[in-house]
Amino acid sequence: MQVMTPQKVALVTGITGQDGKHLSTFLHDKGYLVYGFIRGQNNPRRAELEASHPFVKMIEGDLTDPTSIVQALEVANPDEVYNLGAISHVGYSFKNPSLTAEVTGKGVLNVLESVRITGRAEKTRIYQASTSEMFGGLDYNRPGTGYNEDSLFHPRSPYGVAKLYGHWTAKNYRESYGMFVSCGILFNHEGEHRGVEFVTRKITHAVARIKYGLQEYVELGDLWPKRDWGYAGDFVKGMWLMLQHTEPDDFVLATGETHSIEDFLALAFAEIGESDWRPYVRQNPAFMRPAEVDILLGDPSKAERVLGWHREVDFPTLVSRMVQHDLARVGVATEASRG
Ligand code: NAP
Ligand code: F7E
Repeated sequence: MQVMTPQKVALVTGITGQDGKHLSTFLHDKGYLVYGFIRGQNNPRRAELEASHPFVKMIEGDLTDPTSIVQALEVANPDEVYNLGAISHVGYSFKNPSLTAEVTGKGVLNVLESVRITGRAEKTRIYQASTSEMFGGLDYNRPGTGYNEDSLFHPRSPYGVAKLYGHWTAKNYRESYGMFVSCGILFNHEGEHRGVEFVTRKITHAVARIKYGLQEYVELGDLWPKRDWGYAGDFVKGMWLMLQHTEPDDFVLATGETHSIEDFLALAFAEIGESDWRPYVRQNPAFMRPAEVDILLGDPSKAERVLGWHREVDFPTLVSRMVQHDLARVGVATEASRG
């Protein structure tokens, strides 16, 4: 007689964000029933998500409202919670530090405490979206190897500080209540679902518009910072692997390479046949931050060794994929508007 394994259930906060889209597709393909925690009674991104991800069951709520999280847990009764919801833009966090603390920091406590008080501490595994922004780039003293799980934290923005609160709260619930809470310390990851407010997508969106004659240049802030940029599709697999592991733990996910924004610009403009990006870029102090993270480089060797995780998409492929996606999208829109 064939034994049927019950369908696993996941609740994903931040469902309308980049990682929410990649992760929900990944989990659906694995046979999960996916619930998405969506903000607002009329979130403008809801219709888009319902069209692209019709398998996601939406539950309305807000990370600042613990009652709504409790209700979502009672509706979904999840085996796994992926807490991806956050104010995630570093520049914006300087403008709205208090809100960032409420959502990105205290929102984590609200999720953990809701799981605990609804009696799910033993049943429900939790993924917390921690970040390389907790390292801050200042204590960078590991050339060639990069930050790992034991590196010092020194956040350089209200976002980084709020994430560090969430990170330590998650570890505290693991230690205090024996809850299965794993923190992924993820370095920058990008792709076709990346918001246009982040530098990589801002560039690839502009490259496509420049190619079609819709704009002449792109305004950016500092161009020298370096980031360890990977592909979001690779990284959401790592999130899932963390919750399949025998023990909860912290894991760095990164590519182990770092590149400047100038490197990104060079590859992106080369994709449309432009060997020099400089004529198309203007610097605007409005996009500079009160404190900058100069360089981020991660060491993913623990995740590779313990989880068997490996990134597949390299930096040139990432840039090419994003530019080609935006060329196709802008091209279709331009053709349609020209009738
Ligand atoms: P994202 O695209 O900015 O998505 C953020 C999500 O959070 C959106 O769905 C947003 O929903 C939701 N959200 C914002 N405020 C909320 C609130 N009060 N209640 C409920 N949901 C709320 O971010 P991402 O790139 O997918 O990143 C996912 C997570 O990983 C974030 O926690 C981010 O900080 C972290 N992270 C990202 C990276 C990266 O490189 N992408 C690296 C390390 C860590 P709305 O549609 O309502 O705005
Ligand atoms: O900036 C510089 C900017 O906003 C990258 C988030 O997902 O990854 C992301 O944070 C760099 C910075 O990402 C512009 O100053 C220059 O040095 O794309 P970003 P981020 O700040 O690294 C981490 C790991 C997260 O956890 C975050 O949630 O690019 N830069 N000119 C610019 N950045 C933006 N956004 N816009 C510009 O015009």
